[in-house]
Amino acid sequence: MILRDAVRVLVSNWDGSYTVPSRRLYPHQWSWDSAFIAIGNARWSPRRARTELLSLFGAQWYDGRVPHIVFNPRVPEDAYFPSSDFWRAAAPSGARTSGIVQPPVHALAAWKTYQAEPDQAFLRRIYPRLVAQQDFLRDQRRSAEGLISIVHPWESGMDNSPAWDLPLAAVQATATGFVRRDLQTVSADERPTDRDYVQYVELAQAYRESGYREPGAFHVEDPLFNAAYGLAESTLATIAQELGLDPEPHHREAEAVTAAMVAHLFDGKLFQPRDMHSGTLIHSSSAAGLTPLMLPGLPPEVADALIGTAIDRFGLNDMPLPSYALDAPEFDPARYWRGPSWVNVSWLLWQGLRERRPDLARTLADAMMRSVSLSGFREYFNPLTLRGHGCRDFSWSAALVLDIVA
Ligand code: 9YW
Repeated sequence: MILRDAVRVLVSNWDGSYTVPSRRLYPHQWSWDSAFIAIGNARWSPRRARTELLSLFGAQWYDGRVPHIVFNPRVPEDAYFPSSDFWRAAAPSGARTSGIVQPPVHALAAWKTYQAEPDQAFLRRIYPRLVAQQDFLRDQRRSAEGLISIVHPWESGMDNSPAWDLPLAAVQATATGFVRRDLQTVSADERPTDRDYVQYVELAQAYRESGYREPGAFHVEDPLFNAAYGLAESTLATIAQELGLDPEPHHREAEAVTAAMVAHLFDGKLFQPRDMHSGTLIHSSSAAGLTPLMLPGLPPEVADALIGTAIDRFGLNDMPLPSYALDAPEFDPARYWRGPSWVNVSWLLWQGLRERRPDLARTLADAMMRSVSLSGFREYFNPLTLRGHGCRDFSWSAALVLDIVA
């Protein structure tokens, strides 16, 4: 029953060559959503999963960046803010896009799509595009220590995480003349605040004015983004091997970024973001800091410490994973990325636990299943009550459940 409902959500959100995250709230194509959606679609329609990924990479820029939104020209400009008129950007294909990126979880999605149905032509087409996506991050976002930075909270995928409160404190909040559209669908107390939005607009405008090249007032290294980047390199090694190409450069890069993360972002218990302006760690309690468990080369003692933190502070033993630690003063069980449980971050941690701790992976999967069984495929869930929040019929919630039960 739940599986049939999950497929129904994905079918109703399909737009011909990709899937919208949500019909009303997010009516365009989103980058990391498409990766998660492909992972779920691969379970019942690998062809649809391939189409989803290839359509996203069809909007890749010359510099290799995969924009975080690809706009549907048939959807009215005022259906979503910020619209394509705000970003004023286009891909070589002519598609109108945003100019920022999201965590690069796409190599994993491509590999899982291939595993579901080994189509060599697909793998050969997507591989150079995935490599170019990583090249962009190396060329424009890599620090001397080998870590990748982001220039906007939207790039983390976890927009209003309390981890960004400190770096955002330095961002002015003066942008005016825009109308939020999200509050027409979801109640204001479950979304970012107006002040957050003013700062998001401010930062996006500044990046746009620099031709989408220069980091501005918000410039941080995020553990989830770097874990995704490192996992992408290990996955690219596997893909290269499958295609008869040299996997070694990918292996080396995966090892290098894993070592750099442990050296510079690990505080002994949790991975932390680092502020590039001050050069210091942002001491916070985000579930993003647990996701480096996905990295195959993570030293066992680091993995053990993360698992201990997940049990002690994120309730890993008996509840859905909160996006922010339960004991942190900023924890808010219903407001977006400040505490609610999200299926995608839970799924990433589940990936990291499957081989290391299959018992905990099962517990986490059960908790996710309980949330969707009780509340449906909502965007996020109160981890304490399992009550659903945000939009309904949210694509990645449906897609990743299909993968978990497969
Ligand atoms: C917004 C589409 C996107 C996700 C992000 C999430 C949210 C857009 O929705 O951002 O308007 O708030 O934070 O991770 O990709 O699902």
